Amino acid sequence: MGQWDVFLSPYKQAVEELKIKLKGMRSQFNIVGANSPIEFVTGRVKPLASIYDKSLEKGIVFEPSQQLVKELQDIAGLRIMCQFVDDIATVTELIRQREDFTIVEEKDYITHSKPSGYRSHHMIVEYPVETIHGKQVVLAEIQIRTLAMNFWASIEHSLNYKYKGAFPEEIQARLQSAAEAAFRLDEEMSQIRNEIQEAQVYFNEVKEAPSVK
Ligand code: 0O2
Repeated sequence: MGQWDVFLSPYKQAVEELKIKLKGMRSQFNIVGANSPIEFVTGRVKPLASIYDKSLEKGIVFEPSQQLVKELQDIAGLRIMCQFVDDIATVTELIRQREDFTIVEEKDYITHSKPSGYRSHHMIVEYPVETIHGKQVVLAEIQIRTLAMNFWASIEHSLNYKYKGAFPEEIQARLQSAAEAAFRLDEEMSQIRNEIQEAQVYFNEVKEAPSVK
């Protein structure tokens, strides 16, 4: 096993465990027939190629080290997608109340969106992983965003990869206007939230009812 595999193994474990825990929150809402503020959860360990790119960008040596751990706080990354902007505050609060990890930093890119147009709430947590050598505390980043914010961010991320951040003017303008459209979509959906949620409860009941033959 290479040194990177050994280094990344507690991060892999943290991502798997946190995915189960965060998905568990969604299931608990569903079980009691309540609308879940969590739509879906994803997780990933930062690919080595991205760790390499970020090390170059930050001017640190590309090797498993304490400096790398300090500078790259999202080697373990979780993403929680919500239907409505207000759900983000609900999920953030639920996460703050948990006792299985400690929040060390929060970044509110929703009140203060990034110049790119990026919106999301970020939480950096210290998560204890139990290993055969004892407890190892690793950092993980939890990003919480709406489906619209996620759509915009994933498109912008792919384009960023293609253009290495130097977008042609037209693409830059389109991304700005798409960010505004995503913002408006979130606002529109919030206005009819009650209507949507009533329909979803009804839809779930119909879906789960035993079929009559
Ligand atoms: P990936 O591929 O998702 O892992 P940083 O320089 O990024 O380490 P920063 O900016 O203080 O330091 O961290 P921040 O703001 O918490 O951002 C980290 C992650 O947030 C990024 O990780 C992205 O996932 C997301 N993000 C932040 N800004 C943007 C943005 O403008 N557009 C998009 N699409 N995503 C953003 P990585 O490592 O960049 O990418």
